[in-house]
Amino acid sequence: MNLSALNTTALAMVTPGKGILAADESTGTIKKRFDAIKVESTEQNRRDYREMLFRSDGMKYISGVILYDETIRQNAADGTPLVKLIERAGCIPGIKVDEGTRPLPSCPGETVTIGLDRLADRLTTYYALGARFAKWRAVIAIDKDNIPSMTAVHVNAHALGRYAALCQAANIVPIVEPEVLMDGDHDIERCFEVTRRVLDEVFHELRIQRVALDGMILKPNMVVSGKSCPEQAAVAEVAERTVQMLRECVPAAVPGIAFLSGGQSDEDATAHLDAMNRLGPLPWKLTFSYGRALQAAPQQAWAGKAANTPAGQRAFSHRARMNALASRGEWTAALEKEAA
Ligand code: 5MM
Repeated sequence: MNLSALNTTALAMVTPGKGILAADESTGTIKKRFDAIKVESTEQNRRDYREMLFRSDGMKYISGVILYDETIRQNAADGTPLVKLIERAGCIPGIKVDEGTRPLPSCPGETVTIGLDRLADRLTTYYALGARFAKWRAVIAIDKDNIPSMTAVHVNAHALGRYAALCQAANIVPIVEPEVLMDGDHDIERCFEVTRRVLDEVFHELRIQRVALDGMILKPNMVVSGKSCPEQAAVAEVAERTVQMLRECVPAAVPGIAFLSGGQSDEDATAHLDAMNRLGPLPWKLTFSYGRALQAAPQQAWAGKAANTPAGQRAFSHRARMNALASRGEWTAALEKEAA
């Protein structure tokens, strides 16, 4: 294991003014996204869409791209591997290595993320294909009182620890993603309490499994009100509670924290990140690793038509730039109005 190379890669992933593009939708998830814009989810359409993003000007605001197994092996229309397009844009290729979630026995409504079997071999293959970081997402359901169970928190944290240790042994930086969902009518306090419990357990497992904290990136949810909670916390409260929770749980040795957007609106995801970065100095870099909050706009603008490629690229570049500004605490709502 080359600890210094892992640390160098992790620091590059959270370079101020840049963030991570989560383009690792599994085939089922990208189909849902394409259904929404009435585009058939064929291998070629998936390739064309992602090629559009990787060739866009907005890549200058991106440090790394999380790919799906299909994408890391695909070539652009002119035969260039998509991985090469990403590298030429100055970005680091990464790979999603979890294999999705399965119901957790005896824990109704909760899941465990799978994919540890043969993971060491898969990581060797992905390294050869160009991946220098990986991602594993644990999904934690939440309600007002009983969920998550101790079981769900424990098994998911344990799996994140196993995954992270295997990644580092393969010289791949693990993105550790424990996502407490936004779905539900719980308030922001409940989200704070549950997310803190989850992160405590995750870091406990990372230590037990001897993961080098300076060679990883954390990808958490922000502390927000549940989507259907009647009282929605304002931007300043989300920023303060999230930073407080991170200060309590995340050791300063971790180089950076790259948030997921989790179903927030595009502008909320940007405003929250910006407000947190204005609360500095902080022990770690705070940036984005957004899927939906970077891609919803370009998907709408593209709508599966080659003629819309420039519009799709402009929409993506605009969101990437807004979030890059937020990663420095330099975003303003007025900038949003600039033509996408
Ligand atoms: C891009 O979506 C990722 C993959 O999801 P599936 O495995 O369900 O297909 C997802 O893990 C994503 O990387 C994170 O949730 C961040 O994306 P959002 O949309 O929450 O910013």
